[in-house]
Amino acid sequence: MTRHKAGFVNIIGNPNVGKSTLMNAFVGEQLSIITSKAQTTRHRILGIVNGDDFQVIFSDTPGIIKPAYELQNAMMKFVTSAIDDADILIYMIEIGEKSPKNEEIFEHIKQTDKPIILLLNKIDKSTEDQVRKSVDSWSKKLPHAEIYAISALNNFGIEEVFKKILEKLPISPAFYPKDSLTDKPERFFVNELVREKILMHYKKEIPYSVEVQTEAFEELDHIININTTIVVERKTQKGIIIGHKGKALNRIGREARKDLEQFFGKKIFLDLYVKIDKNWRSDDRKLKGYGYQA
Ligand code: GDP
Ligand code: K
Ligand code: MG
Repeated sequence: MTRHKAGFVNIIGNPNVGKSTLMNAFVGEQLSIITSKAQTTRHRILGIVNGDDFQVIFSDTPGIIKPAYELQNAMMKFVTSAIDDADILIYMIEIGEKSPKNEEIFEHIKQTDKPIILLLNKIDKSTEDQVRKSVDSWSKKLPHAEIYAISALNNFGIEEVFKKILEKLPISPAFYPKDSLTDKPERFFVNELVREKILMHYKKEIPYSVEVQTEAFEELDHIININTTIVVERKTQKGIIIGHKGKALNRIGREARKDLEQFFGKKIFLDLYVKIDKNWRSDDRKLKGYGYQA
């Protein structure tokens, strides 16, 4: 009989390298929202893969940056906590990327004695020469890491990485019930899907000034009734979010509802409301209230 294995596999790296795409690929669900914009992921999100004799708990994290305001400070705390409590660390880079965006955090990674799997992602849009150069230079930067070149988007090389993870996973009982997929409540995924639409449809600072909070999630036999508030920092932003005759907000609602129906497998009634909370992203106390605490 094989002994049960379980542990935390935390995925970190610069913005937009494909961390969320990778976690979704492992889990087989769209747990983490994905856009081409940096700072799409703001929280630490768990994605759990269960087998008869294993439980792999992946953590998706915000991209590593140099924080410019309190919200980003809180996001970087999620990253450092993910380095500290990992059983296995996945450091992901995009092939061609030359240097870490935050030296201090990279030093922290170099000093850890945890097993590190270095994933060079987006092999689908790289030449063999670029892959070789990337392997060369990153194996010098992180000498004790095991390196794989993959394409998270195309599921290429993922299986081999998963085998390596199982090999390195500690012997342990499961940490979560064996039928769980994540640690986050349903409301969290509503917030994230609405925020994804905002990231897709608004320009410049708007997506970065927005927080989304779901106040009510009421599941009935045939429908889920949801009340969600979009929080902005200033009055002008509220006007932009709502748009002329409410058109822009209606579009967010329509598209989010469609995705939510897919995600929850039920008909959704989504009521969206826009509220101003002055400078919420620079206020430590407000940030805690919105769940930004490592
Ligand atoms: P994160 O910021 O590190 O979480 O990156 P995301 O998972 O949000 O992905 C950022 C962008 O890179 C998205 O547009 C993804 O579709 C794209 N992407 C992710 N993995 C790959 C890959 O293997 N190949 C290519 N070509 N694009 C990818
Ligand atoms: K992204
Ligand atoms: Mg992400």
